[in-house]
Amino acid sequence: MDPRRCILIGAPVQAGTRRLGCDMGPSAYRAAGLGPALAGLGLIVEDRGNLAPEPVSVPPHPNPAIHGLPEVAAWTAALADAADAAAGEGVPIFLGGDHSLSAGTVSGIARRAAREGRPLFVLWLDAHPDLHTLDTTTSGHLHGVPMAYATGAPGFVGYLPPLAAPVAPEHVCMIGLRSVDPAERAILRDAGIRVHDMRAIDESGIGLLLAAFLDGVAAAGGLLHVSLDVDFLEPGIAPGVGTTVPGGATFREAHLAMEILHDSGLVRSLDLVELNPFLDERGRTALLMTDLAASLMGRRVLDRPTRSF
Ligand code: 5AB
Ligand code: MN
Ligand code: MN
Ligand code: MN
Repeated sequence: MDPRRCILIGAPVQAGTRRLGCDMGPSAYRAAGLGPALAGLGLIVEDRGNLAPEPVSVPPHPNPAIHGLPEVAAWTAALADAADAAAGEGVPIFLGGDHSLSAGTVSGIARRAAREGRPLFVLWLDAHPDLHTLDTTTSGHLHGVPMAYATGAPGFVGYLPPLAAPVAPEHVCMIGLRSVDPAERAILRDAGIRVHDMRAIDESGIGLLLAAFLDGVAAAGGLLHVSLDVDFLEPGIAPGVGTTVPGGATFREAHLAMEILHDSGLVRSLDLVELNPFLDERGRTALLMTDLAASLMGRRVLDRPTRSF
């Protein structure tokens, strides 16, 4: 696997929410110049176009709220295979698409990590924990379930593809949370997921919190998957998303997180999710997400001594 090779994989997933527009996300990243921005850093960039999954059939679920389950099941299977294969060649960057796509990317990377005999860690940058099960979701929007699925929560068997390797909840770090439903709060309390809400960022600074997590990933010899939801960011700087929550990460907090991730050398794969170009203002959210991806992949203002992880 070549860490200087970026593999762009479009995932125009829309089934995880009734709010239309996320399927335009991959085009918006291309229009914002993601490929050239990464190539300008001296990286090898391969854009594989958009995935188009084969349909699968799924039994109806007893929860009547659920929306788009067969589509999400099909994307999960296709994305897991794509993530597993691409992570063997370079750093896959998934251009979403709504966040249900992470059911596929995280489970696929987890399968690869297990084959390589290394633990998988996940950094979840989001206003929401996305820890609903098919039984607890009241919106029925499956962009709210991917972490429950990927960590092996009950109730997905027979609906989404069987998991080859569930992610250990203690290997998940969620940063930026500020909207958590009661059923999710119960899982967060009991599962052992590391959580830093916005208050923790205010009090300690995102750099310290993230560095502590990365020290643990490095010490365990782990692989790291990063899932970046647009709503992690303050809506004032990132309006192009259906689920805005006030009080998100600032421009500098988000860039600092990306810069520290780059220095760590630990990131094996990345999701850019929940961009809704229909709600954006002159592409500014697509441009900001593109800039953040470039920061993560190596853009720097000054040369600094690399921090040890
Ligand atoms: B996102 C909510 N918890 O289940 C639900 O944007 C929101 O991928 C889910 O983080 C948000 O509908 C999903 C209220
Ligand atoms: Mn999310
Ligand atoms: Mn979110
Ligand atoms: Mn969202």
